[in-house]
Amino acid sequence: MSGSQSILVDEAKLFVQAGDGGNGATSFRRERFVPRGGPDGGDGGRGGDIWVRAEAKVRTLVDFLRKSHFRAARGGHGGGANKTGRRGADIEIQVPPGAVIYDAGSSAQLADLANPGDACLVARGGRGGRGNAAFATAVRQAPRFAEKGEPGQRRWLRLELKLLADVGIIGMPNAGKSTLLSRISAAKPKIADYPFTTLAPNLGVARTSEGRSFVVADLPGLVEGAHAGRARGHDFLRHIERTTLLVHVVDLAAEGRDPVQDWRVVNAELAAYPANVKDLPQIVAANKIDLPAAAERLDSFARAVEDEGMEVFPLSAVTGDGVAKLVYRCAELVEELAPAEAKGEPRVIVPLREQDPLSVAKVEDGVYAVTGSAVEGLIARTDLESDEAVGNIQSALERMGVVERLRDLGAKDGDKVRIGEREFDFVD
Ligand SMILES: Nc1nc2c(ncn2[C@@H]2O[C@H](COP(=O)(O)OP(=O)(O)OP(=O)(O)O)[C@@H](O)[C@H]2O)c(=O)[nH]1
Ligand SMILES: [Mg+2]
Repeated sequence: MSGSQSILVDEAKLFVQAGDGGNGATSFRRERFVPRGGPDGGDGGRGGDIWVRAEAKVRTLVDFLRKSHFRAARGGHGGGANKTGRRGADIEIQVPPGAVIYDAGSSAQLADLANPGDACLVARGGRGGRGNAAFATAVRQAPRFAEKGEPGQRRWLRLELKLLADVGIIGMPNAGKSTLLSRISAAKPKIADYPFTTLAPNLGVARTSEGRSFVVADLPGLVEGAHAGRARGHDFLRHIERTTLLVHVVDLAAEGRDPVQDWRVVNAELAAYPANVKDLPQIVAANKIDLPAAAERLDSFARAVEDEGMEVFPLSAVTGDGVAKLVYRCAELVEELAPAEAKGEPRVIVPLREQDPLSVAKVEDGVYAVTGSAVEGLIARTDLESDEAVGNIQSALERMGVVERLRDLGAKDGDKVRIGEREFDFVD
C-alpha cells in the first residue's frame, strides 16, 4: 500500500450471508375429548439481516483482511399452539465513512456511505415458512405440511474507500520521516541518507496491536524558507491541511545542529502557511535515539518541547524502539479528534427486493425451465418430502400461470420441468 499520490484507495471483499428463515410447524391442537384438533403449527421466524454502517471511529478497511465472512443467525422454527419462531439476530458491519459498497457479482453500486451513521441493508434475512395453520381451508381442514423457511440472501460485496491521511509526518529533511512511515505501515517509501529523498507524499495504513488503524502520510522535508518557495516543501503542506494530527519527527543525532532549533524552524514554516496547519494537534517523535549523540540530547530536548505543552515520544525508527507507543497514541488521538463530518441526517438505504420476472422456456425436447423470484421462492419454501405440500405446489403453479405457459409450449405428461435447483415431472 504505497504510492506517490496523496489519495490511497483501500479495497476489501466480503462475503455476507443473511439468516435463513425458520421452518413453519406442522402441529394439531390437542383437546380433551376431541380425537384430533385443528391445525395449530406456527410460522418460522425471519432470518437475521446484515447491515453495513459507517462509523467515524473506523478509519480503514484493513480489518477485513482478517475477517471477511459474515453470517447472521437463522430464524427459529415455528411450534405447536401457533407459536411463531424467534427472529434471527441482525449483524452490523462497521466501515469508515466514505466507503462505497458494490455487489461483487454484478458490480452494481449498492450504497455510498458518505456520512457517519449512513447504513445499507446488504443481505436480507429469509422469511419464515408458514405453519400448517396457515394452510387450513374449508375443504382442507387438516393440512399435514408446512412451509420451509426461505434461505437468507448471500453474496460477495466489494468495498472501496478513498483514504485521506489522518496523520501527517512532518520534519526537516533526513529526519527519518519515511523510515518511520515504513516501520508503522506496509508502505515502501524511498529512504536514503541525504536530504530531499522524498519528493511527494507517501501513504500507508498503520495499525496498533489491538487493531485500531489510521492512514498516515509522510511529507517531503521542510527547510527554513520553505514558505518563501525554498525546496518546494510548502507545496506539499496542502496534503496535511485535512489531517487530524501531525507527527513532527526531529533528528536528535544530526551533527552540528540543535534539535530544539530545528523543531522551531519547522513550526515557523507551518505558521507561515496560509491554511491553519500550525493549529493542528502535534506530537513530537524524538528520533534516532539508538545513536549516542541523540541519547545525550534527549533530556534537554524533551524538556524544551514539553514546556511548550507538547508530548514527546523518544524512539528509533530504525530499531523500532518506542515506535509502538507513538502509534498507540496516534490511534487514540485520531479516534478522539477525528471530525465527524456529518452533512445531514444519516441515511438508511434499504434496496428493493430484487424481483426477477417469471420466465418459462423450453430447454430441449421434453425439458422446460421455469425461473423467477416468486416461483423459485415457492419451491425453496416447500417441503418436498411431503406429498401434500407438493400437491400444494401444483395448485400454486396453476395460479401463477406457469402450468398454462408450459402447456402452450407443448409440455406433455412426464416431461421434465426445472424450477430453481429442482426438477419435477409435468403432470397435466
Ligand atoms: N540511526 C538511525 N538512523 C535513522 C533513523 N531513522 C532514520 N534514519 C536514517 O536517516 C536517513 C534519512 O531517513 P529518511 O527516512 O529517508 O528521512 P526523511 O525524513 O524521510 O528524509 P527526506 O525524505 O529527505 O526529507 C536514512 O539514512 C535513515 O536510515 C533512526 O532511528 N536511527
Ligand atoms: Mg523521506
